[in-house]
Amino acid sequence: MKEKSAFWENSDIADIAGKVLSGDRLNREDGIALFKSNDLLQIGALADELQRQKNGDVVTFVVNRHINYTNVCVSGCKFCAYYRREGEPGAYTLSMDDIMKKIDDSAGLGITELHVVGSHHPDLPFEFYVDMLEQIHEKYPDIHIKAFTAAEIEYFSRISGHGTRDVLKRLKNAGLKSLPGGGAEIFNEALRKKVCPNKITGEGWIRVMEEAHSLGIKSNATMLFGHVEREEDRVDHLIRLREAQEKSGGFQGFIPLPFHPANTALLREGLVSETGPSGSDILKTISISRIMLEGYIDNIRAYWIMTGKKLAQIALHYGANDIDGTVIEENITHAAGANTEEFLPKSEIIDMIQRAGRIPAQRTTTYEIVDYYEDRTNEI
Ligand code: V47
Repeated sequence: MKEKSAFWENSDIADIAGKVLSGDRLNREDGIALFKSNDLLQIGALADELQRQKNGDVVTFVVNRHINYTNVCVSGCKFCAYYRREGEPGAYTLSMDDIMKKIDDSAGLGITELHVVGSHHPDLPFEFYVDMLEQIHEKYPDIHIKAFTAAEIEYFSRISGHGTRDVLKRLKNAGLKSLPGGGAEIFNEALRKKVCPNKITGEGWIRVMEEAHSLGIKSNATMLFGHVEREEDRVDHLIRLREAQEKSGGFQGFIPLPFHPANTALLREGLVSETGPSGSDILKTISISRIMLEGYIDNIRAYWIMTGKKLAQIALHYGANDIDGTVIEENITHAAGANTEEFLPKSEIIDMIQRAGRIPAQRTTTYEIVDYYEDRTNEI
């Protein structure tokens, strides 16, 4: 063990620290012990050590834009405040012109990634999605299209009658480059039956991701936490992801998503409190994600939209090495009460990272570094 690790030597996570630092795998009991421990500082220090062994001071971000093409959804997930039933006030579906106008408007900001996700729309045919990607890709061939969660892919398979593998192939031909990590929620099937009964199963989500990876389509993975799940469910989720990663190797980044309760059925039904997970729970979960995924998934993201900007800065000292990006128009978390901005200019993302004492580096969607911003005098 390195000298630095003396910091947690006398803490209740000393054995776990010794194990992970010497390259051993952590097991379910280790994961649960980390969650049961109250040594947030030691857990954070261990996560920071693992993170810095890989990246030093460098923290990455991407210049991106979100497109949420519709919120009309048949799924009715209880954690979601964003969806509307067809015909309900606030229900919308963007036309192709609307979509292109949004992209045209932000093209000048130097976006390199489009994050395109929607809902489970009752009427749009599969061809709508293929056309959408084709048109975007034709006009902006250099912008990386990261689109459709594994849940959407499985839904397209249901409405089109094509297998998920064929759906993925068609979309790849149309310009799809990678999949975002949404829709994973929490893998525990009994919980999914409670909170998202009409959506893809946890096993289904993993299977679609493995198929995507086998077709050369990389992805992220997420975990929605701080709602009705137990800490054990979080550990099982991380371990299930590790198993999938061992098989297919295509997960590039992991994004723990802190639940926002406002306007959700979970809150209306009294199943969660109004507050969402605490700041220390968010930091702990980010740190434990880093520790448990060590050797499996390299990039752990503090998604500033959901953590808040200040907690995201702290998370950069608790195992996170990526902060997402400019985002431009976030709808899903804001429907559920997020009070962060809906986007930040690149200069502010850089500033946020620098003020946290780290070195910002712009990356592509696939984590190649484009540029470093080493000191504050660099031109942005
Ligand atoms: O799948 C829904 C979550 C996800 C709420 O891969 C909620 O690069 C909190 O996956 N409170 C979508 N979370 C967002 C997502 C994502 C975001 C940024 C980057 C990437 C990426 C992926 O948001 C959903 C769901 O798990 N979500 N409702 C809520 N009330």
